[in-house]
Amino acid sequence: MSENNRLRIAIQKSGRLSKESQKLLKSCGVKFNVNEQRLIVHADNMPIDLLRVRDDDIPGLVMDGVVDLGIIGENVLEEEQIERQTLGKPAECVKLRELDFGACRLSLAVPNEFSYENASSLEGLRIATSYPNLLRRYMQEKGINYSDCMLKGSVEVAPRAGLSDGICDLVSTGATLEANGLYETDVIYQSMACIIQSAEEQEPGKQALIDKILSRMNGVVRARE
Ligand code: PRT
Ligand code: ZN
Repeated sequence: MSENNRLRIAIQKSGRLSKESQKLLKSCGVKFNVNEQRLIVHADNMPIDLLRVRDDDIPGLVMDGVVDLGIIGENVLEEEQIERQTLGKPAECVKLRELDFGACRLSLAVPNEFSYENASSLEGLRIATSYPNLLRRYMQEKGINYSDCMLKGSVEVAPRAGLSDGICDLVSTGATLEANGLYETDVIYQSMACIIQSAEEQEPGKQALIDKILSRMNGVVRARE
């Protein structure tokens, strides 16, 4: 395989998925050392380059065929897919498998003093979120009118700051909601990390390497169950 034909895998640079993504690839036999300053890491023993980027950039890099594989939360993948479909941009990719880390759910939550009976209690509320597309899909399915307030961070403080009536954010233990006087009402999306492949046809040598990595990954994940 020539130098410019190395398999490119995008992983999160730093954050909740980065250590687990690196550990998984190492368990699949890919040898590398991460230099925190560098965007690209060349594997020592296989024609593989790791691209260390913001998680939000990973689905687009795969869908545009800039990288071959990506490890990403299904929440970010699905949000980007809806966004791109809306804009008429390429939104195709293949989910090779769900992984065994990154578990969380995207949920609606409201202040403790808010009285919630069912989803229609949310009618007319302003909801702060970093996931406007997943939120819109859920609210449209339920036939609920709402307005949104787009925040990339600190979503959980929006109601207390008077920016919104409720939030739609990722939850794992629920501690953040509790600490901010909020409670969960509707789970709108369950998520795990997953590995995705570009929809473009791969040159046979590269596809064989992808198949090898995936088969090892299946073994590693099964053994950890
Ligand atoms: O810098 P970059 O853009 O790459 O990272 P990021 O800050 O956007 O993402 P990061 O590292 O926080 O999360 C990456 C992915 O991890 C998410 O897209 C999810 O797929 C997954 N994940 C799993 C989570 C959580 N669990 C999680 N608990 N992502 C975020 N949270 C946050 C949540 O937003 C809230 O602030 O943790 C808080 C809630 O946690 P609990 O335990 O208090 O409920
Ligand atoms: Zn991000």
